[in-house]
Amino acid sequence: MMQFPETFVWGAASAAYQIEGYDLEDGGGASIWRTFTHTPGKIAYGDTGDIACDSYHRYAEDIALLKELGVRAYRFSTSWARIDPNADGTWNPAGLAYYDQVVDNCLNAGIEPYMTLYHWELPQASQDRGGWESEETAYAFGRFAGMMANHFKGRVKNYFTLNEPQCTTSLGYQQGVHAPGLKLKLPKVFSCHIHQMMAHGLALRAIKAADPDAVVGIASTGNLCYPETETPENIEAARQATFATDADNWIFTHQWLLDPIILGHFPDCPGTRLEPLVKKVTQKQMAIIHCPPDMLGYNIYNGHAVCTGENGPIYIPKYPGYPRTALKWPVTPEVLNWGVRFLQERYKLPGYITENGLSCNDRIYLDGKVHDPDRIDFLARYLTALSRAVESGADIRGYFHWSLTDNLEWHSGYGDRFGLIYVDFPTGQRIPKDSFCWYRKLIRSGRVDPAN
Ligand code: GCO
Repeated sequence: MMQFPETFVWGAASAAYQIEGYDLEDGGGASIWRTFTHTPGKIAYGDTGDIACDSYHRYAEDIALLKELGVRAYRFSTSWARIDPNADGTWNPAGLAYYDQVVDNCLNAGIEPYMTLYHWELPQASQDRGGWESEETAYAFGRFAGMMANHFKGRVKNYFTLNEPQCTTSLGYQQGVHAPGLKLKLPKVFSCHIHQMMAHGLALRAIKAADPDAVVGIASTGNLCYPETETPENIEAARQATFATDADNWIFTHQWLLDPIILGHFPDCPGTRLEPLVKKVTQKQMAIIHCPPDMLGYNIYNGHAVCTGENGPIYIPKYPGYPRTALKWPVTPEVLNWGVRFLQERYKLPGYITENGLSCNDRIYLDGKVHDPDRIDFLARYLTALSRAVESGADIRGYFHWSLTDNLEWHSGYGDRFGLIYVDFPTGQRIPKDSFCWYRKLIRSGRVDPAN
């Protein structure tokens, strides 16, 4: 089995609203996720992020655990509403001070901060002015990003602008299952997408203007395929299926986000409902959108097996009882091999796996420990597949496990546990799971060993 390079960045990831709690403390502003979780019927079990993992107070403990884990990097996000409550550039110093602490604790522990500036918690004040339906939000985010880079210059080098705009657009503004819970029609949904891409472009330029040494990325998610068996024909079918455009299912693709940003044009969509919308994008908007990042973040959980067929790629149906996680997501390790290779071929930028992991029905056993063999097996399979992508020459520089701790899994509430560390939510107590020890050994050796 292949050895990951010594320079490989092993890390873990989290997001502000999912872990911090106390979002209104010390002058913080409400975000759309606060509004959404406080709207009856939106979140499983009526859960909210009011306390979450209480990382707002327990961040030092979390970072000490990161140090024990031995990671080189921590990907966390900052809550825009905590820092800039009205999204108008008026700083809330106490909110900012929290992130100073997080960053400084990481640096003192020898852990490189990878800061995500937007992981879905739009200030409610901005939503009240139209949210992502409004171009103004893109400019407001650009200003926020510039202020952040100016403030953290010399301490934070790596930034991600937006996390998974695909989810914001689809789940938040089209399906209404995520904040702000809207069910807009296609033209408006499309403009939310455009405004987020503009937000990325404006933020990237603002960060670079404030700190030319910054390394800036965006974290993308979407459909990925892998060949059922590795014949040249099936590999080509999987590549084609990955980047196929379907007018009804364009949002959850990487290419509808990354092609405009990196290649400067939209995927082809002749004769579809998307074509007139693409034509309406102005040159000025496109000039802002076309702004290649320094690196790409891929959030990858699963994909589809594909083989070649007479009329194009065929999606292999899943057999009864196929492997699934507790959230019923398919276990498909090869997506971290082939999916990653296809993305790297197309975009040719340094890549990071910014999220990968699974939910398990973890609990404390009679011996007081949390045994999670499912997670270890999943990680061994997925990281073996990733090692094959790296071995093939794909420029993948790091892996951030989702997640460091169990946390608020958005509309699924606290029922789904993704952490390497168990959180007892009534008390906030942290208990490293077996997978935590397994991952620590992997980081030390750089080798995937299921029997660690
Ligand atoms: C995501 C989300 C995470 C989720 C994770 C598991 O970026 O999809 O960023 O916040 O918790 O993906 O669903």
